[in-house]
Amino acid sequence: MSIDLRISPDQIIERYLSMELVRVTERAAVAAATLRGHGDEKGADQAAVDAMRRELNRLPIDGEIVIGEGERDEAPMLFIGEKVGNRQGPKVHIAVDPLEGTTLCAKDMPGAIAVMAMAGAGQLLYAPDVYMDKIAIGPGYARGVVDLDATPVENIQALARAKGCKPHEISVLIMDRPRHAELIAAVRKTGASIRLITDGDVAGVILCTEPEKTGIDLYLGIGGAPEGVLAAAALRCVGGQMQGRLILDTEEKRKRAHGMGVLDPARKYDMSEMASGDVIVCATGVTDGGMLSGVRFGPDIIETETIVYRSITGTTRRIFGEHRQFDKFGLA
Ligand code: VTB
Repeated sequence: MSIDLRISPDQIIERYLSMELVRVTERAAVAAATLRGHGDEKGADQAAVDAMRRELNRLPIDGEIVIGEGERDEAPMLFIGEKVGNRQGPKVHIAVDPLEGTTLCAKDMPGAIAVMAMAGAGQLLYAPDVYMDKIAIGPGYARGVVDLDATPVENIQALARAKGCKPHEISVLIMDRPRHAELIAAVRKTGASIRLITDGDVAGVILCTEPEKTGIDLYLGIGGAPEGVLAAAALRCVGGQMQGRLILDTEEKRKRAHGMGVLDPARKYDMSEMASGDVIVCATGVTDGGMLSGVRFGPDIIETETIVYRSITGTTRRIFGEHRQFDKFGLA
């Protein structure tokens, strides 16, 4: 029997890379978790960045960071444009957030993760480090049930109708920020419940993908644009829906975005425009959260939980790691 090893043009990423990515986010999560609860946001972030970079550079890829820790002069590592990998494999673009929720990790609060997405070159939106207005729901709904340009009331009513329930049975996740005061008041008027999170809206958006388990039906509000692209990549893999619009409210931001290829500053992006083609998304828990357990340090074993999504196959895998070689984490 002969096996057809040819790959389709949009299948640039080879499947073995899914497992390689697991190692990358595992290492970043463990490095951050060594500083969990120590009130040191910068230290935890730097530990995650260093570990992620080290692992990325071991991968058989010709990679470029398109969403990272910032631009070259403001970020010592994993800056936008940085080349990673051993240059021997496929040309890929990478979005990273080595420690999403630095404050959550520093305070040992739920929901900190190490997360990254990988896609073929040109398939992830080059999002500048600005805010993004976002809306997201999980899979199973007709396209366009909710829309970024509709009011919260319209969206909640439409979603309730589509779900076959009353608006007060809908749960909305929103980041707890003063900028959301009006949004929160509008949602309250519908009778829907609100879960407020202090940080970590990549995981927040992903919670919409399993409403029966997480209790979250809808994500609304303004968070980071880079986090928006990571969340969109994950949602594409499980078939949810998401839209985002960059908030380019100053000339400086519009210029910066233009320089990164954003020609229409008011454009509403659909999730497939933020992450297209074959995408792999991988996240490991740092602190315990609704989606993933955090890293556990035992006397002989370090335990990790990771979720890996792949868009081309729609596969979601949960990988529980038991690591016995502490030196692999620089912890011997
Ligand atoms: C979010 C969230 C991050 O920043 O996107 C948010 O995912 C947005 O910025 O974990 P503000 O904190 O300024 O509202 C974080 O909370 C921190 O990077």
